[in-house]
Amino acid sequence: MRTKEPLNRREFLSAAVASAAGASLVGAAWGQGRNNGGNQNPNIVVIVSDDQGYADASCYDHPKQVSTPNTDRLAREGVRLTDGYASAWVCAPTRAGLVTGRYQQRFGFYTAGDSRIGLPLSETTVADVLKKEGYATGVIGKWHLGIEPEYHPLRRGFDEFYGFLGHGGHDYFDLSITDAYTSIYRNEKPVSDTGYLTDNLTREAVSFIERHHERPFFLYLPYSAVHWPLQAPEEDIKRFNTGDAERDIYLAMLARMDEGIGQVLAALRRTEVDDNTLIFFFSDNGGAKKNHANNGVLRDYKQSAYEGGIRVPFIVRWPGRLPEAAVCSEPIICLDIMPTIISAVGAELPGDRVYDGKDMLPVLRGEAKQPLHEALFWDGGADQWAVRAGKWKLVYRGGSPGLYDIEADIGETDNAAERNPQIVDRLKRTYAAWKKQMAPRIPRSRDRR
Ligand SMILES: [Ca+2]
Repeated sequence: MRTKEPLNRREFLSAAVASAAGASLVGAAWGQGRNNGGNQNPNIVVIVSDDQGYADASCYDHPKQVSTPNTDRLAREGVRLTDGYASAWVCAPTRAGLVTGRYQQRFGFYTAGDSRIGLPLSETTVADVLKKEGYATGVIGKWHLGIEPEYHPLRRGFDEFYGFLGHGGHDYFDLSITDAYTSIYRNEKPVSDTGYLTDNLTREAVSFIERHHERPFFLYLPYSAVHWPLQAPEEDIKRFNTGDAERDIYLAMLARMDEGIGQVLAALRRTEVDDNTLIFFFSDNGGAKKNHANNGVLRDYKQSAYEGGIRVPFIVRWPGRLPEAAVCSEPIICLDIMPTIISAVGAELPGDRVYDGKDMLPVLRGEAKQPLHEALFWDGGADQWAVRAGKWKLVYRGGSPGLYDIEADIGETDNAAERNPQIVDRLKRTYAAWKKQMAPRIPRSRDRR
């Protein structure tokens, strides 16, 4: 279902109710779908885009120049979230939250720079759990959770790795062996490659599916697209003519990634595991201004606690188990992905720690009676923080706080703080209680690079 116009909340809710009615029908077919190799456990695919704007997927409210038919297909065959959030406004902290199911601040991971140390070894990843459940596990793309050998993906629950370990961006054409940060690795060995990085990640993802479809697999596919640098094949750039030459390159990068998602979907069909595969797609933070991304009605960009930094395209698809063409307006955060996966595969989360993420399946099926989260939090350390509880969002970016009714004022234009001092106080207390549970930032003395 492509929506050219944004739906209001009532329309969102009616769509969700209609989907819930459909869900009860598909629920009856539970366990009757095709299984790979006779195994009941679903395969899991988590596709993460990088710095993609909220209006830069054509299943969202978007300018005509944007076309992402394969991402749209995920939405048409699954549940599209209008209020899907990353847990940070920059790359690495979101990834730390994603793979652990916990607010990354619980283990002191507040900034992109904290990735230079790595995901603390005390943390258990979703891949650790799935590997124990007998899953083939692979990460293909941008790791960004540590460079040193003990932080390597192969030490964090993954059987296979193809991609780069280091910072935010990677040259899309220069894939020669350089240093520990930017070389492309196959498992632990730097490899020289040619071609266009996005295509290569797709190639490796398709290969992973083809090699592992006879057993349950977990494919984590964090594309580096559409992160800086702006680079795309010339023939793709020529397809766009927005009047903004850099925007044209960005759109070409986006199109190439969307084609890659199409190839991943085709590989799932070809290997006959499509019906038994749960797919998540979201962007690791909001669109970047530097890249000429478009966040639509949202205020601000990547690196901001306003919605443009954290609210992202977010889709979940599981044929026969989740409604199709549904739109869900429940606030959900990427921390929910790990607990949802663990629920879907019938495993258990480790019992020795607090999990902030929650199983979102009842919400996606329209069966939830209560909000999934009483409140959601974002915190970049010293510079800015935000809390959303229901329709209210409190944003602190130095100076006085801003209070926004996010349902009536999605663009965060009308600061309602002075008119609602009690709500400001309540949200401040909510944030303070949360912050007390979080760890201080990973010490800089451990920053080896
Ligand atoms: Ca990012």
